[in-house]
Amino acid sequence: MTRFLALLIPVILALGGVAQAVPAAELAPPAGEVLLTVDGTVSETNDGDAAVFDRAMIEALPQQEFTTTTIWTDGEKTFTGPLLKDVLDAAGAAGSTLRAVAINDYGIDIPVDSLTDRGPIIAHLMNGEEMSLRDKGPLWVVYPYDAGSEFQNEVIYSRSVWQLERITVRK
Ligand SMILES: Nc1nc2c(c(=O)[nH]1)N[C@H]1C(S)=C(S)[C@@H](COP(=O)(O)O)O[C@H]1N2
Ligand SMILES: [Mo]
Repeated sequence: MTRFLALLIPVILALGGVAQAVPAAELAPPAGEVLLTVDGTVSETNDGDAAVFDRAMIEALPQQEFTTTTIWTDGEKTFTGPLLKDVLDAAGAAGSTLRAVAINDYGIDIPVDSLTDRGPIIAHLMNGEEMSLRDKGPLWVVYPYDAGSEFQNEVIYSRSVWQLERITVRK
């Protein structure tokens, strides 16, 4: 029996290693409250047909940070969060258009090819602090408005969804 276990343990460890190596690339189930649901044409699902993210999962993605004024806040603010395009990559999104929907049911279409390494980000921190619902949080689609005139127009403002709750990816 002892000898049998001694032989079996390395096999179990090896299999465990393989079993963990594959799901590592996939989206783990959320441990905390879900802040963002990405549904539609997504492949990295962790809740039915959707990819859902709690705060820790959003924090675990590569973070961007920039300081800018906005037309909705006073003075310069520093915003932190993952690029929207990186969130879509994490969800395995394959589509041409996003529908971004807020908790107050505000919704707007965002073309996927408009997303770049400059922005927008899904900000979860403003000046290093979590944003409350009345503070346009917990998640806010933010562009670096002060970085150029291409970020200072009604189209960009209309895509700056605060209280972001859901993104539906469409072909
Ligand atoms: N959650 C949420 N985000 C939103 C909106 C909204 O109604 N709800 N309006 C959008 C539009 S169309 C624009 S132009 C601006 C509106 O900002 P304002 O209401 O301060 O003019 O925010 C955008 N983000
Ligand atoms: Mo608007």
